[in-house]
Amino acid sequence: MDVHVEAPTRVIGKLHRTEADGTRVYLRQCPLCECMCGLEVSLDADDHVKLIRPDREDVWSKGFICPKGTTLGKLHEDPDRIRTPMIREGDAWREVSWDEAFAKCEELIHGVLADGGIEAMTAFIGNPAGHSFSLSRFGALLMGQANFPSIYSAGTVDQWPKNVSSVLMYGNMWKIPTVDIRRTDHWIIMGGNPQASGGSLLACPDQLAEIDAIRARGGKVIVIDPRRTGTADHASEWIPIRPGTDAALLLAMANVIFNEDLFTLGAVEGKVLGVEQLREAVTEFTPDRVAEFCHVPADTIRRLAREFAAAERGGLYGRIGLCNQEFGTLASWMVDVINIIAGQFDKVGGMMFGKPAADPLVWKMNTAMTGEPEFGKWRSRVRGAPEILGQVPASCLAEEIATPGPGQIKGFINIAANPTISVPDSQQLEDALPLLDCMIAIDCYMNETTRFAHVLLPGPSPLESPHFDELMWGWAVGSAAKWSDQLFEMPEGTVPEWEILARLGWLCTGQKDADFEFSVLDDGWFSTLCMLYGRDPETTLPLYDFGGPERMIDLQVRMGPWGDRYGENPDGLTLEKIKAAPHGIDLGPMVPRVDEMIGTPSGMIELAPEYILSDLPRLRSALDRDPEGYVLVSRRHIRSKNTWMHNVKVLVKGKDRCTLLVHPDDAAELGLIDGADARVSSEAGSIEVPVEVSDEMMRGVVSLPHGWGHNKPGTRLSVAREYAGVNSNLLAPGHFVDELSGNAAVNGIPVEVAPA
Ligand SMILES: Nc1nc2c(c(=O)[nH]1)N[C@H]1C(S)=C(S)[C@@H](COP(=O)(O)OP(=O)(O)OC[C@H]3O[C@@H](n4cnc5c(=O)[nH]c(N)nc54)[C@H](O)[C@@H]3O)O[C@H]1N2
Ligand SMILES: Nc1nc2c(c(=O)[nH]1)N[C@H]1C(S)=C(S)[C@@H](COP(=O)(O)OP(=O)(O)OC[C@H]3O[C@@H](n4cnc5c(=O)[nH]c(N)nc54)[C@H](O)[C@@H]3O)O[C@H]1N2
Ligand code: SF4
Ligand SMILES: [Mo]
Repeated sequence: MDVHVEAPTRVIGKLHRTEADGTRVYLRQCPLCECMCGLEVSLDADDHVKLIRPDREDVWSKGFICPKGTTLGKLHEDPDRIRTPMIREGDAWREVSWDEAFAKCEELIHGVLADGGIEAMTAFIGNPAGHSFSLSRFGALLMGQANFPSIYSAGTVDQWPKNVSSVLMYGNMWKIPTVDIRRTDHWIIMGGNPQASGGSLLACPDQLAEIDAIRARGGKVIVIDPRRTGTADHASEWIPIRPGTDAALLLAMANVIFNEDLFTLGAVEGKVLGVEQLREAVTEFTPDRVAEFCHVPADTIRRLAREFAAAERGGLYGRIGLCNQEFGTLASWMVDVINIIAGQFDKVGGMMFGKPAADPLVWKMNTAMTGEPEFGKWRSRVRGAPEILGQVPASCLAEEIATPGPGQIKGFINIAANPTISVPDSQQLEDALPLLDCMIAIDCYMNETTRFAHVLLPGPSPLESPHFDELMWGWAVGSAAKWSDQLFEMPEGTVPEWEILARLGWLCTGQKDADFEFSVLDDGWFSTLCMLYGRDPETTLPLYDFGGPERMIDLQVRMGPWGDRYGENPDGLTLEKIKAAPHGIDLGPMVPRVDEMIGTPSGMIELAPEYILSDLPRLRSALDRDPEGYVLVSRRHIRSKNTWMHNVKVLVKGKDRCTLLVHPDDAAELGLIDGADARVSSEAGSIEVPVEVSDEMMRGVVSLPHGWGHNKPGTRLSVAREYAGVNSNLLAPGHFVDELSGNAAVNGIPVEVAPA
């Protein structure tokens, strides 16, 4: 394979300043995580990225940055990054023109449609869609046009339980409240490690500094996690918990709140239904009943509840450790319930909804309008897994490809995802992908998944795309509006990513590439959005001489809470005004806004949805389980991003980070030696991985990072291959899910551990 390295492409971003030595500085936002950091990108005379530093004047991140953000230039200039469309024939890849690539896509997609119809096609959309306006808005256009009977996403390996609890409690799967940590005095963190992740479903840069500030103002921060994480090291207290048992602990806290008369709805008095059903449901979950199951003393549970209810401003937060587990929906639901019944909801320093400048599209569809979701409207063909919020577990994809019969998947579009690493039963998917007749991938790398594609279409590097966050502001601790120009032009003739998505969607309807006209679809989709935002498309369309994502962002900003409403509110925000503010526009801290957010048919917060209560018997029967044996949990590291930043040398070099963390006493019992390999086995598979003995683990629990395993043939990842690590999802059984949401339980997997 000839590796083709481009000269740096032309700079098209807006120059911010020129330094004395001629260095030109441009401002950008980092798209990698919810911290949404403002960056200063310095270019040398040859347009190479010389340095990336934090933008100290950024209204949101105020000079915060992490190691990943400093490497966007390395990523952009990575010779392994895919810059040209490629077609695979056997093991050989060929660089082709965009027209040839789309001609091939047409041939492959139409071939599948001719044999099996649209039932034989599907798509997977990965994590970057959450951070990319173009991917999310035009990914939706692709899905809408194609009308695939089922699709897959990283969502069911991530936050699906929270989506289920939110849709039932508040009437919208994406209305996810978060903790106002900048003004709280008592913060409980469960199953999240912002020290590594930057925070998730809780957007706030530099959360360690916030923890220090809470403590400095006399407040308390408690981390409940099987691992004493870098976050726990900053906290006032660390409480180890047995993985998968958080729901029981939270139900017991609720039990204490009711029994000790600590119950109050506070600001949401008169806005909540289901208190009595909840009171009834928690009666059997006393602290004494759950203590052994959770490995948390009953007195500690009582104290947690009392202190939380007594706090002037308290917030309880749960993240991926609570979602990616066996009782994910129960745990995710109870997080909100505890805030509500302890009087900590919808108030400053408590739990609140965010207020994005661009009114999120996903907030437009409330169940008050659409009706309550019917879970299980259809079932997956092979496993019979019920659809939940339109998706079945991501691990179903492998068997849907591999199992013959009507409806077998033959065509697959993989969008910004690496599911052969990120999804349970990874080996099954790796074995299935070569069976496809048509696989099209849109990605920046030829990685463990995209190597199986027949056509690989390059996505942009972070410096080649304009950037505007939408979804993340829905759970941010404040409001702000920031825009980033595209810094570098893409190689000549490149089809922008939004157009790639629209064009593939078009082909999936059976139409010809020759007849594709982007502006027609773009105008159509924009008109639909206009109607959702209460604008007449007839009068709105003529206002624009541009289309694509920017027009949509402008609409959402102008019709958002600070928007100019197309002139009705002349001092209001427009995208143009945001663009004119290089460091962003600060729109203030969180505000209570429950009245405008609730979208349930009853118009009230539903505290005790039937569907969720129906899972309590499953938890009850687990309480008496034999707690012997080891379980595996996942972790993240600040220098990684899921599966895909491992080709950046400065991020991966140094100490091996793909290690099995084991408590010293467990290591002694198992005969494991620090630095030597262990064999870890589960019902799904078996791997060998170096041991790192550490008292940061609780006994009985071992931890592996996710996102590794880069030693595969046929990838173009020369650095990642050197630091391959092992894929922890080889140990994750696909059927081990949170039953209410279908979300993967990649935490709490029973494993056997022995010296290799
Ligand atoms: N065991 C275990 N498994 C897990 C988790 C865990 O904690 N433990 N976490 C889960 C979670 S939370 C998530 S979100 C998933 C993530 O699962 P995935 O979304 O499958 O994984 P990523 O590594 O985020 O994949 C992103 C892909 O998009 C590409 N990419 C990056 N930017 C762009 C872009 O702008 N355009 C295009 N076209 N491509 C781009 C990258 O090269 C990469 O291939 O993993 C899940 N899997
Ligand atoms: N640097 C970096 N940042 C990232 C990512 C990344 O890969 N790298 N990924 C991004 C993505 S896609 C996401 S979704 C977010 C996730 O953000 P976080 O939720 O903060 O994810 P983690 O850092 O994996 O922290 C999860 C914690 O849950 C604990 N845990 C595991 N099982 C249980 C359990 O049963 N109960 C409790 N109480 N705790 C448990 C683990 O020990 C771990 O400390 O991070 C995002 N940010
Ligand atoms: S990856 Fe690092 S630099 Fe980028 S937004 Fe997150 S914390 Fe900021
Ligand atoms: Mo995620």
